[in-house]
Amino acid sequence: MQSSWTNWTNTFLLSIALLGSCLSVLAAATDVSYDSRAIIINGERRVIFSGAIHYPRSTPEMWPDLIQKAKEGGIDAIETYIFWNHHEPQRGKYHFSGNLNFVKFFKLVQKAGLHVVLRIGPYVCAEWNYGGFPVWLHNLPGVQLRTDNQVYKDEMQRFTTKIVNLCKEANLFAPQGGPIIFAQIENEYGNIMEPYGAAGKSYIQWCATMAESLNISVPWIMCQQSDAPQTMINTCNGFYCDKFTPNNPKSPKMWTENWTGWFKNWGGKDPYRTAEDVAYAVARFFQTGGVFQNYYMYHGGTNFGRSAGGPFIATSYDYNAPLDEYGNLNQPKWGHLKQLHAAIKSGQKVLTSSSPSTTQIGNGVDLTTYVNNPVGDKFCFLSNNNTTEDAHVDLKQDGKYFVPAWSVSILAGCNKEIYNTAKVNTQTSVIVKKSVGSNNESAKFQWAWLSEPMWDVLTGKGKFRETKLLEQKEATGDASDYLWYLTTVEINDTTTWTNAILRVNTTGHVLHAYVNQNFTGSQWTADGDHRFIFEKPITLKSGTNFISLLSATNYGSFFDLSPAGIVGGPVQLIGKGNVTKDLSSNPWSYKTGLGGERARLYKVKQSPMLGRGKWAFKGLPSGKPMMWYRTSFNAPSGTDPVVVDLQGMGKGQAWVNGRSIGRYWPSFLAGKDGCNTSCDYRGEYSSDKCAMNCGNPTQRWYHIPRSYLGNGKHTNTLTLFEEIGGDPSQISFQTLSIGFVCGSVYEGKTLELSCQGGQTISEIHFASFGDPQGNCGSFKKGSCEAVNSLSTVQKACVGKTTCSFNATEATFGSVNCGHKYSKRLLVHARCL
Ligand SMILES: *[C@@H]1O[C@H](CO)[C@@H](O)[C@H](O)[C@H]1NC(C)=O
Ligand SMILES: *[C@@H]1O[C@H](CO)[C@@H](O)[C@H](O)[C@H]1NC(C)=O
Ligand SMILES: *[C@@H]1O[C@H](CO)[C@@H](O)[C@H](O)[C@H]1NC(C)=O
Ligand SMILES: *[C@@H]1O[C@H](CO)[C@@H](O)[C@H](O)[C@H]1NC(C)=O
Ligand SMILES: *[C@@H]1O[C@H](CO)[C@@H](O)[C@H](O)[C@H]1NC(C)=O
Ligand SMILES: *[C@@H]1O[C@H](CO)[C@@H](O)[C@H](O)[C@H]1NC(C)=O
Ligand SMILES: *[C@@H]1O[C@H](CO)[C@@H](O)[C@H](O)[C@H]1NC(C)=O
Ligand SMILES: *[C@@H]1O[C@H](CO)[C@@H](O)[C@H](O)[C@H]1NC(C)=O
Ligand SMILES: *[C@@H]1O[C@H](CO)[C@@H](O)[C@H](O)[C@H]1NC(C)=O
Ligand SMILES: *[C@@H]1O[C@H](CO)[C@@H](O)[C@H](O)[C@H]1NC(C)=O
Ligand SMILES: CC(=O)N[C@H]1CO[C@H](CO)[C@@H](O)[C@@H]1O
Repeated sequence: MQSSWTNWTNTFLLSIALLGSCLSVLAAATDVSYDSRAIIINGERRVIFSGAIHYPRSTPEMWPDLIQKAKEGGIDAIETYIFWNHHEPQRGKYHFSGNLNFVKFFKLVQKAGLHVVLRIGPYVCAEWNYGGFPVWLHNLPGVQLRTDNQVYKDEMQRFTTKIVNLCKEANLFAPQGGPIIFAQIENEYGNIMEPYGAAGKSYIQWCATMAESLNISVPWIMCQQSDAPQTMINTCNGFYCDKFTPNNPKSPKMWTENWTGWFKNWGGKDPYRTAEDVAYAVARFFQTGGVFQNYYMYHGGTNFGRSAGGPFIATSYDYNAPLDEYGNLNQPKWGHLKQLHAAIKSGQKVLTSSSPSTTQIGNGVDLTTYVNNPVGDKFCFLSNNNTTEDAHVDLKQDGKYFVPAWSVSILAGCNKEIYNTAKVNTQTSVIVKKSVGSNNESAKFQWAWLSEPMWDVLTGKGKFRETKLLEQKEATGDASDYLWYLTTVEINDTTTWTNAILRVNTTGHVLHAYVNQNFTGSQWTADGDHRFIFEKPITLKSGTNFISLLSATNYGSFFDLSPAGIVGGPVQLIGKGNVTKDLSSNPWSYKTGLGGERARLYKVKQSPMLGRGKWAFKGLPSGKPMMWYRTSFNAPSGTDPVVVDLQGMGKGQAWVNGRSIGRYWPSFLAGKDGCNTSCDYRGEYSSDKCAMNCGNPTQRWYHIPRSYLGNGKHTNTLTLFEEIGGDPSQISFQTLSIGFVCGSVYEGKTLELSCQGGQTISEIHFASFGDPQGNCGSFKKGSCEAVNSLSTVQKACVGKTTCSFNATEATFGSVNCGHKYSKRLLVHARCL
C-alpha cells in the first residue's frame, strides 16, 4: 500500500515538474500512510479527530460556518458520505450543483486547513431515502443489490469511478495537493453479509479490487467489515469502540462512526447523549490504542425534501450533535469535546510512538501508560468504568486523583490531570425561540387554499393499468411519495353489500381510502414498521362503485428486499354474513403522485398571492385532508436561524419559495413514557436513555435556511400540502438565539462565557464561587461562597459578548469552605 502511493506521488510530482507547473501545487502534495499506531501525514505521526457533516443536510451558505466551528472545536477532518440517489436521480442524468456540489464543499474544507474522509459507499444507509441508492437501480432487469451480481456491480463501478474522477479532476486527493486522506468503499456490509453467503464474500473481495483499481493513492477503508481484504482498513462504528481491534495488526485502530446521539423517528422522543458520556467513549478509545475517530454526526442538519429515509425518519437530523441542526454550538457538548481534543493532542507524540500498557487497579479502575522510549516522555489515561462508585486513586509520587464513576482522567506526564470526561468546564447554552412579529389577531397571515385536484382518481381514471396490485417502487420509480391504486366494483345485491367493510392488507406506511368520492379514512403503522391492515365500514350502491386508495411511503435501508405499498394486497370487501369479495386481481388503474405535485403548486412565480383563479381566500378550512395552503411572510431581520412552527398541522410536505423544507408531521406525538427529569451520564448509553420531549410532537419546528429567504416585505411564500387535516391559523415563524448561558467550572479552571450572533451578556442571574448546587436554571448557593462572587462576574461580563475568568481565590477572594474536597463556580447569565 504505502509504496504504491509513494510511487504514484512521485509520478505525479514528476509530471508537474516536467510541465514546469507552479511550485505551490508541488509543495501542497500530501503523503498519507499509516501504521498500527498512527496516521502519518507528510511524515508527521498523528491522531485524527474527524467529524461527519453531510453536505446535502445543510446549504452551501451554511458550509463555511459549520466547517469553521468544527475547526475551532479541534476537528482535523470532515467526513461525508456521497448520496448517489441525489446525484443521479435518473440513470445517466447527474446533479452536482447547489448543496450537491461536494467538490465545492471539499474545497471549503481544504481552505479551512482540514482534511476530508470520503465515504463513497455508494450504499450509505444514513437514515437517507433508500439508503442512498437510486430507486431506478432497483428496477433494472436482473439486478440484485449489494452482492456478486454483474448488473449491480457495473452500476456501482460506474458511479464510484465517476465520483473518483470528479475528485481527481479537481485535484482533491491528498497526493494531488487536495484534502482527501481516506476513502471508503461499501458500508457496514459485515453486519448484513451472512444471508448473502459465498456471493457476499466474493462481492466484498470485488469491492476491494475495484476500489484499488481506481488509483486514488490514499488508503481505502471498510467499516464494520471484520474480514476486510488486506489492502482495506476495517474500522468500527458504535457508541463505544474501546474493545475493537482491526483484523490486520498493521492497521490503525479507526472508529468511523462514534454516535454522538441518535436520529429521530416520527412518533419518537428527542434523543440526548450527555457530553460526559461521549467524552468518556472517545477518551476510552484513545486509552485503548485508538488513532482515528469520527463523530457521527458532528453536524446532523436537516433532511430536506424527500431525503429522509423510511420508515418514518423525521425531517430534523439534529442527532444531538456538537453543532445543532441550525449550526449553533450545542453547549456544553461542543466545548467539552474541544477540550478533550486539545488534551489528547498534547500527548500526540507519545501516543503515536508507543503502545499502551494497562494496569488494573481494581473495582473498574485502569491506569494506561504510554512511554515514548528512549526519550522517556509519558502520557497516561486513568479510567473508572464503575457505573456507581467514584474512585480516589493514589499514584504515590505521581499524585492523588479523584476519578468520578464512568470517567477517564488524562494525565500529562502521567502526573498532572489536564482533563476528566465527567468534569465539565464548559458553558451550557439554552437556545430560545422568539416569535417573529406579533401573534395578535390582525397580524395573522392571510392564507390561500386549494383542495388537491382528485376528480380523475376519485372516478377511477389513472395513467396506466395492471390486473394486479403493484409494488410501489416499481410503479413510481420514487418520483413521489404517493401512489393511487384505483378500481371499480359492480354491485347488484344491495342486501349483502350496502353496508360493507373495506379491508386492505398493505406493507405501509400510510393509507388513505375513498369510496365513491367519499373519504373513508386514513391509517398508518403505529410503530413505523411495515405491514398493517386497514379496515373501515363503507357504503356501496347498486351499479358501479369506485374504490380509490392512496398509498404514501418512503424507503428504508433494506427495502430492496422488502416490498412497499399495497403490493399483492389482498384488498377485500366484506359484506353481510361475512361474504368476501377479493379485489386483488381486479383491473387496477394507477397514478403516481399528487395533482398538486404535477401542477407544481409549490412553485412561486411573481406575486405569490396571485393564484390563477383556483386558490380561495375566504373561509380558511381546518381539519380537512388533502389540502394545499399558502401564505406570504416577511423574512425575519438579522442572521439568527429561522424556523416555522407547524403546531396545529397534521402531516404533509412544506415548501418555502418553491424549495422543499421537508416532510412535516407535528400531529404525531412522542410516547408519554420513558422520559426522566434527571439524566445520569453514567453507564452504557443506548438510544432511548435520557430521551426527552415525551408526549409532545416529535417535530414541531422546521428549519428554513436563511438562504431560502428573500429580504424585504412579503417576498416569501410558504406552501403546505396537508394530507390528513390541520389548522394553518396556528402557524408562526420564529428565530433561534441563545437565551441563557450557564457556566460551571471547578477550582483552578477558567470559565468562559459567550453569547452568539452579536448578542451580549445583559444580566447575571446567579454567580457563586464555593459549593453551590443545582442544574442550569435552578442554581442555589451552598454552605460557603466568596462574598463578592456576583459583583466580580458582573464586572467582568455585563455588556460583553464574551468574558472569562479563573475560578480561583485570587480572582474571587477567599472562601472558607473548610474541608470541602473541591470548590467550584456556577454562573447563570442572560444573553440579549
Ligand atoms: C491504475 O494504475 C495502473 C498501473 O499504473 C494502470 O494499469 C491502470 O490503468 C490505472 N487505472 C486507472 C483507473 O487509472
Ligand atoms: C471495567 O474494567 C475492568 C478492568 O478494570 C474490566 O475487567 C471490565 O470488563 C470493565 N467493564 C466494562 C463493562 O467495560
Ligand atoms: C462498582 O463498585 C461497587 C462497590 O465497590 C462494586 O460492588 C461493584 O461490583 C463495582 N462494579 C463494577 C462493574 O466494577
Ligand atoms: C396587533 O397588530 C397590529 C397590526 O400589525 C398592530 O398595529 C398592533 O400594534 C398589534 N398589537 C399588539 C398588542 O401587538
Ligand atoms: C349480479 O352479479 C353477479 C356477479 O357479480 C352475476 O353473476 C349475476 O348474474 C348478477 N345478477 C344480476 C341480477 O344482475
Ligand atoms: C396480510 O398479508 C400477509 C402477506 O400476504 C399475510 O401473511 C397475512 O396473513 C395477511 N393478513 C390478513 C389479515 O389478511
Ligand atoms: C358519503 O358519506 C356520507 C356519510 O359519511 C354519506 O351520507 C353519503 O351518502 C356518502 N356519499 C356517497 C356518494 O357515498
Ligand atoms: C364475521 O366475522 C367476525 C370476525 O371475523 C365474527 O366475529 C362474526 O361472528 C362473523 N359473522 C358471521 C355472521 O359469520
Ligand atoms: C429513570 O431514572 C431512574 C433513576 O435514575 C432509572 O432507574 C430509570 O431506569 C430511568 N428510566 C429511564 C427510562 O431512563
Ligand atoms: C488564569 O490563570 C492562568 C494561569 O493558570 C493565567 O495565565 C491567566 O492569565 C489567568 N486569567 C485571568 C483572566 O486571570
Ligand atoms: C454497528 C454497531 O457497532 N452497533 C452497535 C452500536 O451500539 C449499540 C448499543 O450500544 C449496539 O447494540 C450495536 O450493536
